[in-house]
Formats: sequence, C-alpha cells, structure tokens
Amino acid sequence: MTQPPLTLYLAAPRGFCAGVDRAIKIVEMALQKWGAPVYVRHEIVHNKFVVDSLRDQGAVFVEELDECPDDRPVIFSAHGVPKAVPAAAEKREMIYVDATCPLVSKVHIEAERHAENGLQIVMIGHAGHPETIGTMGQLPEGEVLLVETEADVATLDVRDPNALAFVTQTTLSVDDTKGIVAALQARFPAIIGPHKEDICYATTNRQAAVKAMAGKIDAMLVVGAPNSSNSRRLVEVAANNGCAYAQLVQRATDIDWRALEGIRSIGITAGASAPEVLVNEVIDALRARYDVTMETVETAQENVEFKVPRVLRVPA
Ligand code: 2E7
Ligand code: F3S
Repeated sequence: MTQPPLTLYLAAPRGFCAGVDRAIKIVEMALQKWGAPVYVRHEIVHNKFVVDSLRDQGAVFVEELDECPDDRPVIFSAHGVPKAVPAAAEKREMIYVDATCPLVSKVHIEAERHAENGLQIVMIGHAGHPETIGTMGQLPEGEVLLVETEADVATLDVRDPNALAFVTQTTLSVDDTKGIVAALQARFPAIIGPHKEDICYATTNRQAAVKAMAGKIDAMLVVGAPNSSNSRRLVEVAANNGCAYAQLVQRATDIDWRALEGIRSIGITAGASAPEVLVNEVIDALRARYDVTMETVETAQENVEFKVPRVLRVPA
C-alpha cells in the first residue's frame, strides 16, 4: 500500500540546551561519586523520560528538602532554588550540589545587585514556576513583585516608581515579553533592566526556528512535557505564527493521528528538556504512516557548553 506523502521540517536548534546537559551530568556524577540514593529536589529538568532514567540509576526525586535525609547528598534542579533552600541544607550539614543553570544564577545575581542598590524588583515570569519561585526567593518577601501579563503592569503597586528594576524568567515568549517590558517602561520610565530581557539563548533560538517554519506547515509537534515552560511556549509560537494545529507531545504515543488527517507538511521541534531519542521516536512513528521527505530548518547554530564541576565540591 502506498503511503501519503509528508514533508517533515525539523527545527534546528531543538532539544537539550547547555544548562540541561550540565544538570543531568551533575546527577550522574553524584551517583558515581556517592552511590545511590542521591536525592534531587524537584525534577532535575521537566522531562519524565530523563527523570525516570535517572531514577533507574538511583536518584530519588522529591519536591522539598524536608523529604531528604540528612546523610545523603541532594541536588538542586536546573531551575534554581530560593536562598532558603541551600541555607536549610547547610544548617542540617547536608552535602548538596546546585545544578541551577548558570544563566539562571546570573539572573539571581542581577536581582541581588539591584536590591543592594536600593531598587525594588519586578519579575516577569509565571506564578508558581520553580524558576520564578527561585529567583524571587533570592530576596526577602515583598522585595520582588511578579508580573505575568501586560495587564498586571497597570495594577502594580510599587514602593517608589523611580527606584525599580526588572528581571525575567529565562524561558518566556520573546514576543509576549517585549510587550510586557514596553508596558513597564511606559508606566515607569526610570525602570532599570537588562539590555532586552533575561530570556536565554536556547529559548530564543528554539522560538526563532519554530517561527521560521510555522507559516509553511499544516501541523507542528513539540516534543516536551506539560510542565515544561519553554516547550509550552514553542506550541504558542507555532500557533501565533500561522500554524493551524500545534500540539505538545511527550512521546510518539501522544500523537493524535485523527487530528493529523489530511496534512501534507509537519514541523517538529523539542523543548530544551526533551531528549533527542524522543524526537527520533516521533519521526519513526511518522515514517511508519507517511512517505516522509525530511528538511531541516536551521536558524542558528549553538556551541554553548557549561562546565560541569570536575569534582563535585562538598560545601564547607
Ligand atoms: C531550567 C531552566 O526543565 P525545563 O522544561 O524547564 P522550564 O523552565 O522550561 O519549565 O527545560 C530546561 C530548563 C529551562 N529553564 C531548565 Cl531555568
Ligand atoms: Fe539554562 Fe536556558 Fe537551558 S536558562 S537550562 S540554557 S533553557
């Protein structure tokens, strides 16, 4: 039986970023150094496949430090943690390793520096997301105000409109954030911020690749988890840029084949926490049903690498 033709556009860059790579390696190194169990506070990155495979190697995932025993090492996830978390680990004399992405640590330092200069901070981010909780938790409660939308800017109750700075989550929509930053600058002309925002290179590049293909595809599949902020943004970017059907899939079994009926072209990308094996699984599933012609849509090349500590340092 002949299969219907399908042009598959593969986004590049896609999938793992340097911060994810580093965080996973830190867990693997900790398991090698200390043996199982090694505790990990929060999913090291938001991907079930990654978490399950580390769990198989002896990692134990918990949400709070209280759930860890004093005498086993604990790793903090790539998304970052409030200052209170390492402080509590130190008080309990625990061994801990911080796998926070260096680009998130940079934002933490930025926020602290602004506060030292007497500025109140506005964080653009998603309420309840661990990165937002971690960044806001670098400073005492009330020092960081959260805005999620342009509408939130209008109702912000600040201490002094002339002593403000903003920081952002690293995985936001580039386009939505532009609007929020513009609204902040319009209401508070003296507000200080980074050159544009704190959205990281990986988020920016993955969104740009999706944008470049969104107008020419009938459907878009984003490989990623429902709790992965950057992956969900990729679905939105596709939908907002002319793609009629954009769906997040954790793996091939999530594909809704009925929804794909009649399509002639499809785009595939993956969030920063989604391993390439899952992308290949999705491609194989498409190949089983269609006569696939593949094209890569490359909008940037990435060569970012973050050093993994050679020896995991135990805090003094
Ligand atoms: C850390 C940071 O684990 P993710 O899906 O996280 P998000 O923040 O997108 O939900 O992706 C990797 C990652 C991205 N940002 C890890 Cl701060
Ligand atoms: Fe870091 Fe950006 Fe990845 S903040 S963990 S490089 S998505």
